[in-house]
Amino acid sequence: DTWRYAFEEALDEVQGVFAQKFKEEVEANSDHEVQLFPFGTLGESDNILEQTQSGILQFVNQSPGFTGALIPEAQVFLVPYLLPEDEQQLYSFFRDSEAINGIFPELYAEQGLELLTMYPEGEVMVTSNRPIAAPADFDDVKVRVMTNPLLVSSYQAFGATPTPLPWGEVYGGLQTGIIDGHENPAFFIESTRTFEVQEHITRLGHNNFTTALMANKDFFDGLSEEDQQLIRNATDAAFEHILEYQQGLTEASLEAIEAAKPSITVTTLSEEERAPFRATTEQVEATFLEIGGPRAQEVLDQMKADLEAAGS
Ligand code: 6CS
Repeated sequence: DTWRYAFEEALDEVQGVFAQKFKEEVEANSDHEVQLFPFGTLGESDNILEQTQSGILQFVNQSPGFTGALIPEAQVFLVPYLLPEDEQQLYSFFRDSEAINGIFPELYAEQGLELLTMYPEGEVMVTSNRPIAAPADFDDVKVRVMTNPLLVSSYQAFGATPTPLPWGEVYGGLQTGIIDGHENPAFFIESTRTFEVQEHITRLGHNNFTTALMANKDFFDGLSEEDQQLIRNATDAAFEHILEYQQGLTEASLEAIEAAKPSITVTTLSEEERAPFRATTEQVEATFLEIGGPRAQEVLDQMKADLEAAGS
């Protein structure tokens, strides 16, 4: 039989590389076939999640940046300066987190989804046409964000004018000036060519892009134990593969951007410059507790305990 798997990126982007490894593992170890649907083939991110909830698709990769509208607790991944910059700490958090392995599967299950894993895609950076070194520089700058209320609050706290949009509208929006900037990992800024219509890239160090692989829960529950294990093994293999794949990816992507567009500036803010952005964390956390659903406090506390255990 054929299992249908949709994701939010192209085949050669991080989610696509993950998906290809998953497919390879499933097909090497069983008679199942995995059919991959990259971004755009079945609609936007929200469409593919709905198609998975309804059982048209068996697997979907969707980021909390979008899922947060459905599962408010998932917005915790958009609290700025919560995840560590240090890669080893970050990876050990994603491997062992009790929030990810214990609490979130229950929350996703309530929406008919089996959460298989969450993984990081890379440091998030801001692109703009104006140099950004302080919150005042964000004044009147319309920064496109994923359709996530907490991300809106976070960019408001940064001093910007956040504009939530689905991905498909971003390049055109930047071109026509409907939006002035956006945030994404370097590989994505490079592969989707948004740098072509932007002048500056700023590294605030405020987040790493989190994403998640899920299955339709009825489908997953109906599988034999052997097939469930096959899926878990394929997920683990893809998880390890994608962390390895990301070694050096951010720097290589920035180099490619600078080579393609020498006029672009890439600026890493100093700790001093980051301080006023970092100072918004408390306020955004308070907003998360208000709008992050019934288990927001539990999720935030567990995340912090997990991060401490991961050494950050
Ligand atoms: O900004 C976005 O909407 C997209 N960013 C990434 C890195 N992956 C998929 C998502 O749609």
